Amino acid sequence: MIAASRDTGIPTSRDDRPLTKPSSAFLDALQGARSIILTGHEHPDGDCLGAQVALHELLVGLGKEVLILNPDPPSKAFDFLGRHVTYNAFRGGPLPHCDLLVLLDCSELRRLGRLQRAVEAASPRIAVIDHHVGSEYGDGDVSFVDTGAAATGELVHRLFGVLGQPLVPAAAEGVFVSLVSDTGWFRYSNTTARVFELAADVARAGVDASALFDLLNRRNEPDSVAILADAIGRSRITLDGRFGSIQLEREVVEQSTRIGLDLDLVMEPLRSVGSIEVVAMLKESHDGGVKISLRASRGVDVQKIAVGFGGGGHKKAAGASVRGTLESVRGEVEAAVRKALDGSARS
Ligand SMILES: [Mn+2]
Repeated sequence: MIAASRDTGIPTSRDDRPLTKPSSAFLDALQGARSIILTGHEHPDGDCLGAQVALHELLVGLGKEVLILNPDPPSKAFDFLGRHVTYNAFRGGPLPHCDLLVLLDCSELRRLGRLQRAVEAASPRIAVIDHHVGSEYGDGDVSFVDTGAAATGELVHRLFGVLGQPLVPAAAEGVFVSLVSDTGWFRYSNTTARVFELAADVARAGVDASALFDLLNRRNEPDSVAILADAIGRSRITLDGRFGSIQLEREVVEQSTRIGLDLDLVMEPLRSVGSIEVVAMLKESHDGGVKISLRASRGVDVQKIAVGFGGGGHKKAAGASVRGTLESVRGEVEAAVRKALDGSARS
């Protein structure tokens, strides 16, 4: 059925924006390379890893020699994707030779963590595939960027169409993991009709959504419950009930990493509070810094707040890494959130 054209003022999930296509320079770089290394940001998430599986399958199908080399190994939740590809984690030394290095789900070498120096030393040709705001100004010699894409995996899916390659089951699973990771299982505001069409396409290619949900979300260790309970217990609500924050010391972060627990879960109770417009999770990192994760409901643009801390992301989910103590950083973030809330009408 065709949706009514009359504007009812009711928000819908329609998105009639024309799709950004890869440039011919980008396609030439991809097709002209014989050996290609795929990489992504530090602590790769489901979008990054899923997009890598899909792109790996696409490029192998085109006869390329493909190596996935990330700054860090995948966390346990994503280990099942290793049925399809080998995720190599960089262990030092020079970058292996390649005709092209593809950055997925990030656009700047500074996001490559321990891999950054080796890449700078080898200075290979760089292609970027990303959907973060500002990625078109990143370090790519060629870029395929669409900030309207729900996930990087969506862009890789588009490449299958452009290059006329069949979406093999492994690639479909990769795209699906990308989509559900970056749309929060079709809950976030980037969940458009186009995303559902894409999900239908990968489901037809053989993806088992329910089995993947269990693989991604139902394999935590028994210890995870106590860690989550303790972490959630540190929630604070300030700014007249409009800001929720959680500070997590290094020990908690390391414990979680050890058992493969995704700490983003601790933000959920705060995000479920009706009055809260911004949630910040602050994690003390091993190098003495603090990692900030920001989530917004309604009007506040947390990407702008993250940029103020040298980070970035999306309007409703963004992050940054800064120097300082948990308490000092929390104060700075709260001040930035207060300013943003003052600038946006209470809804
Ligand atoms: Mn992403």
